[in-house]
Amino acid sequence: MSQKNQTLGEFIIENQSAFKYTSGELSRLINSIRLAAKVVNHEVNKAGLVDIIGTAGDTNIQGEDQQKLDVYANNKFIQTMTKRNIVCGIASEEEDDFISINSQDENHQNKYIVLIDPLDGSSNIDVNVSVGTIFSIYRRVTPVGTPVTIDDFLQKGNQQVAAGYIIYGTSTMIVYTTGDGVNGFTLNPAIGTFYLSHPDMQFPEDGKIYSVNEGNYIHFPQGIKNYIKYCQMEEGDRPYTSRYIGSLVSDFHRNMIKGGIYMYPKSSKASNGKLRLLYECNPMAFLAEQANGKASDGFNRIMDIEPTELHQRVPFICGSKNMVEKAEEFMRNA
Ligand code: P6P
Repeated sequence: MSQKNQTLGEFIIENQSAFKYTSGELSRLINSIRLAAKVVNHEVNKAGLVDIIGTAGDTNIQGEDQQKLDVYANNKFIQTMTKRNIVCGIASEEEDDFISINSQDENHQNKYIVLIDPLDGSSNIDVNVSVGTIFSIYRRVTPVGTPVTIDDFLQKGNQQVAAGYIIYGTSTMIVYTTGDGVNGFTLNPAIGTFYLSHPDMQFPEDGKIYSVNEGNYIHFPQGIKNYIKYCQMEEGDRPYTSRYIGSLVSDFHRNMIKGGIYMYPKSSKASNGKLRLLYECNPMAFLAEQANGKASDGFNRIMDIEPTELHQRVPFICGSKNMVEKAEEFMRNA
């Protein structure tokens, strides 16, 4: 039984035997993510002090300006996981295509692949609002010993073996699951150690916070409009509070602790919404379900969606189970 103030390293070792693919490889992978998180955290925390904010002058496949910290975080996570010869493939929001990792022994013996959003919410960097890293881990489906293919990355979210995020906020935390609940670890920057601060995190079944960019209201589907009006109605425990940071990891983290719902619906401006299925919605959906919450596209379970391309987008509704089910009811009845 994990106890508060256990270090992340102790927690990984203690729970490794519980993990059904006990090989130590996943532990080493989580450890490499922990190391990269500390390095990126150091840069994020001094973003205002050095000429590292502002755009890197390039745009990514999403057509978004790549912030210098986006590029830095992307490089750090890829380097850390590649150098340790732990994974056989990586896909990133900041990379047009997936990366095949040629392991030192050319047999590509590693069996895990990672999909990552290295710095989500990066438009908030210049205004000192918290941002996050999101990661999703699968076992490869193509034969071990061969280069990975796109099939290794286009797996349904229900095949994830682990998922999590790092939130670079008032404190830096790693929150992750390997399919046996969700645990949060807070960094003590003085000694560079993550401590178990939030064991067994759970979404309250109900909440009073809704998170959506209401500036897009007129473009939303009627069901979402009706649900937003429901949240604002004076009835019972409503109106709810509207809280939208513009950083998925931050809104998700607050809603998981306090209870709430996050929505990025499709709209007449974005026919599939904005968030990417493979390295944003699936990992957050895995965490949500492991924390007694729910994640859907308004009609279907996110983790049952059959992926068709690496950077595909889906509508995303995620949070307290009863709130997500109420939103789905409005979508069905619109
Ligand atoms: P908008 C950040 O770019 C992000 O992917 C999420 O972290 C965030 O919730 C959303 O997009 C914000 O998008 O269109 O409301 O600014």
